[in-house]
Amino acid sequence: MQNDKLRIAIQKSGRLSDKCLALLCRSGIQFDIRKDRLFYKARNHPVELMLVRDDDIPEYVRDGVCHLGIVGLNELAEKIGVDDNRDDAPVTIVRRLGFGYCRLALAWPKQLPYEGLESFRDKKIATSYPNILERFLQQQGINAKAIEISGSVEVAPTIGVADAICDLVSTGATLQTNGLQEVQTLLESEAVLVRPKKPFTDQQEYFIRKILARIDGVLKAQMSKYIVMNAPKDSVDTISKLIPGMEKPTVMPLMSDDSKVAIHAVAKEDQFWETMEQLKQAGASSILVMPIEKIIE
Ligand code: PRT
Ligand code: ZN
Repeated sequence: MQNDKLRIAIQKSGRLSDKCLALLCRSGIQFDIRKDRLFYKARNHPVELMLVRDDDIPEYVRDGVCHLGIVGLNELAEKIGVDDNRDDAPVTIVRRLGFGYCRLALAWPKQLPYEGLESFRDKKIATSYPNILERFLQQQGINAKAIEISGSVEVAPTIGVADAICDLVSTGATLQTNGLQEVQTLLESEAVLVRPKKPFTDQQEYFIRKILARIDGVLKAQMSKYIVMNAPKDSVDTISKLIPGMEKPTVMPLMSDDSKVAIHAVAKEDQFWETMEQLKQAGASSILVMPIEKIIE
């Protein structure tokens, strides 16, 4: 790329598109998107968005067609064989983004007996992920045939195209509806932010660091909540210890009640919910839980 503009590839239309756009938007990068073009310039930054099929993003990032890309780990593993940051990988996974969770799994017809991976021996397995599947079968020493299908993989056993399938699973409802049971996970996936391993110009590297800092602020905020509660003065220590994610609470007097204080704190959302009952037992009341837009440290 000749100029110093930063090019980011995301899925044009599909399960990851809206979340990718929302993440960039919350990171303060604004676009006017109508989805009828390939490129969109940001209004307020030297950033250009490239809207493409998710299948193409791994190769675009690997080949340096774009500086950053957001894609499911499943596509990265299938198209360029990368699912972690091993030394010889041509791209670096810079962040796991906490959305687009799913797993690539083998599924077997419910009405047939299943006796472990050996059941797949000499069978036909329909999948959109033949590379990952073949690597897995080879590692396990199972001789089976991967039949590549681009959509509706789950109907393959019913229509007689294959004996079993290897497909993405999220809730499991699709397998259930098609009389299949999930028997083996090959890969746990989520949306990841990736970049080519090779360095760009100083200016581009500067923009990448800047965007990463903003994205980190958004990701951190998503995992945290701003908590406000009233509590007896002598419970402040107990309450602070109850929520491990709670950092440096602010303690303020209550005008109406000398024996109580207001506690304000940022807490990790999952840890907060787990201790809710104990907080109440420690005397906490009027507990408010609020979303945080960004956390900049
Ligand atoms: O047009 P383009 O090629 O860009 O899009 P696509 O149709 O290939 O992909 P899309 O939009 O369906 O998915 C994009 C990415 O979302 C995937 O690559 C995954 O990283 C992620 N993702 C998360 C999923 C799912 N969850 C998911 N459940 N992708 C697909 N599914 C499908 C799955 O294939 C199966 O058909 O949903 C069905 C199973 O869902 P459950 O909930 O019934 O188990
Ligand atoms: Zn796709």
